[in-house]
Amino acid sequence: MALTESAPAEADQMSQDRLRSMYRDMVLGRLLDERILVLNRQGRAPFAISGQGHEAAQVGVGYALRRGHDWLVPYYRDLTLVLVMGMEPRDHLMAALGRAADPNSGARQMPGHYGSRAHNIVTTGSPVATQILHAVGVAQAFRYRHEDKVVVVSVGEGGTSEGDWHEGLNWAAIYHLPVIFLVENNSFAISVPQSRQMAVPHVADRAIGYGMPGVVVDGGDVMAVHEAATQAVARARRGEGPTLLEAVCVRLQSHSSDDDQRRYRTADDLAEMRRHDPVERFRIQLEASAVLADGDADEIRLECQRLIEAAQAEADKAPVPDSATALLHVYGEG
Ligand SMILES: Cc1ncc(C[n+]2csc(CCOP(=O)(O)OP(=O)(O)O)c2C)c(N)n1
Repeated sequence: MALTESAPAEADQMSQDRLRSMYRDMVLGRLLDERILVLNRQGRAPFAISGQGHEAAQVGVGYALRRGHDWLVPYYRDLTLVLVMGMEPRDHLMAALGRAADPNSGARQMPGHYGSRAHNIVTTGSPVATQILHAVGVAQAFRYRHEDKVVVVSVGEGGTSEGDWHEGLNWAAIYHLPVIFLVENNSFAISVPQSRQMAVPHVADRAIGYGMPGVVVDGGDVMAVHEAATQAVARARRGEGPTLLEAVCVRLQSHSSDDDQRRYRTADDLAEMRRHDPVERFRIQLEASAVLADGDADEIRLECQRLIEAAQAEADKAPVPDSATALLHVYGEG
């Protein structure tokens, strides 16, 4: 297991446009997430599951992939990661409001269950960790077809207690499959803390037992995540096999719109966690290195807000599914 941290010089190596674009995607993910929570509180979106605090991990990994070529098997917190893969704010809002035009499932699945054939995103299943096996199957298909694609599958640290996790990692390591197992470790599985989930400090400590590299990275440091993910992707593409990449994140919101984390976390814990907001952290870093000039961050925010307003206006007007189609995809035709 190796612990990686971003070197300040690393930012210089990446073009300023790309850094701004990474920041913009983090802001877009954050604002869209906030909007969906508001729609839920207004009684308009039936359910919301927030990715706030995971944006740096998701953008860092997403920017290491070849969009339209590589594949993603996401989990429900990956709002920002699926944006990086090509989904649009409009797609998220269609899903949140249960519109027929929801590209994930035509409003059949709960919001947060992403899927897009157009963007190589495999549909999310509700039972946690089932996606691990789906991703290993996808990687096995790449192998049969002699394709140089890689697949990222994401999961929370709680999901790694499931049997699917063990089966998937074991198989992928034996056959050197091109998978990146991304653990977005926010230290809680609903109300269950990590200390009740495993007796080791890091999920990545277990990688040695499977025979693959295990890397722990500060999931609030987008450049550190990007560097670690780039290495894991290169290794997978070279045919050298999977990597377990653990991004240590914060969960800024409750587990979902049906939860209240103030009931099981102390006020001090919550206040301390809020000091580690990854979006703010990246803004400060980019302003200090003059990648963002005075006023740039406000402008990016405004641009994202305008996009979200337009997307919501479109989703507001869009029809809900026709009730006559309720059984579509449930039973065989006829
Ligand atoms: C097999 C299964 N067991 C339980 C649940 C209920 N459940 C949904 S999310 C969740 C917590 C998962 O926590 P973690 O994997 O740490 O991810 P996080 O939500 O913290 O990002 C649980 C127990 C489920 N969906 N599937």
